[in-house]
Amino acid sequence: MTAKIDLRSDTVTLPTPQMREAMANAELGDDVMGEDPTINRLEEMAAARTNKPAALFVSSGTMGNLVALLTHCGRGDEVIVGDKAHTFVNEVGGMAALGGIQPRTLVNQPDGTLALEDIRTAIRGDNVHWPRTRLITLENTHNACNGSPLAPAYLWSVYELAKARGIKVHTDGARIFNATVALGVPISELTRYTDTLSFCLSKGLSAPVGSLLCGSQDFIAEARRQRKMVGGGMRQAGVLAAAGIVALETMVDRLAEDHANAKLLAEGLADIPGIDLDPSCVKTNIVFFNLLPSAPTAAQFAQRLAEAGVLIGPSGERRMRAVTHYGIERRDVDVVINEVKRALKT
Ligand code: TLP
Repeated sequence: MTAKIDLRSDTVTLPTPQMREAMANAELGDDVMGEDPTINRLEEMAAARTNKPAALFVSSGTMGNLVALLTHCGRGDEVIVGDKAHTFVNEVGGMAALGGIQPRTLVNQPDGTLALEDIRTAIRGDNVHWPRTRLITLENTHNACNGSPLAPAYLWSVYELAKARGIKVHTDGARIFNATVALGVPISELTRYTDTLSFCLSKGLSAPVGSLLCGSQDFIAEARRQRKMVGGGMRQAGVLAAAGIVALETMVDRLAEDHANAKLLAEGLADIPGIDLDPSCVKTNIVFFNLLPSAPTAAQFAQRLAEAGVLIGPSGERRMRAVTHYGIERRDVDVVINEVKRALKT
């Protein structure tokens, strides 16, 4: 059978041998009692990296965002969020279902930002009829907007606006390290203008499980209660945190390779008749492209590629998403481009 080249997501990454060894040897305790030394170490590392006073280990990016929203907002509060944000589109409506929180969606611009004027207009005043605007959430990098990184100057302008109106800012930084690598700025520049931030260990950083929620001491103390409420107290989860420590120590700088491969892939695909793609939009490890009416539909195209051992996810009737990651080499990109040519010829 042909070996698979799996570009459906960077979530498919497998732990490195060093991670597996660290997991086997991890020192463990009961984390709900605060006694897992490996989790405590990972949380301290995450807080130091993001330049926040405290951090909390959670099972997933979805849980990190949910716990953040439950901690920031009460029932009936409103959150300003992009209409393409993962938190709004892909988290099962958790904020509404579990928190009674109302999303106020604003149009995501193609670069993943929310227009400042839209935010300004959406922030509600004090009126007995209205929900209270409690929070603005941003996503960095922005998955559905070509994996675009949000730059410090933009983050500052949103933060300044939020502070002037007494509103908090949360960043879904599932791929924040892709943003730091792409922008060439330290992560502290991207975490400075947000009150809280979640980031994932289990995407490009290749750990098997886990995310971190970072913020003030008081915020994280309350978030710890909310995590317990949603069943996220994890006992001897230091086996997982051990891989996360290796991820932070060894897997950040190599993300540049994923970005270079994504760029090559985008340039190769853009030249193929039947594909609509502007490679200049690709700034990190996510490549979206459209199939023109002359080409098969996304589902047919994905099926043809899968038969040739290449997995790329449909993300619309005629839209596809390919994500580069650890385990995908430059030579794989060449194979994918050739297979795409073949799939569009037949
Ligand atoms: N994204 C996944 C899918 O859910 C779409 C992917 O394959 O990209 N924030 C962002 C920006 C994300 O992209 C994701 C996962 C999450 C949060 C949720 O992370 P998990 O899957 O750990 O709950």
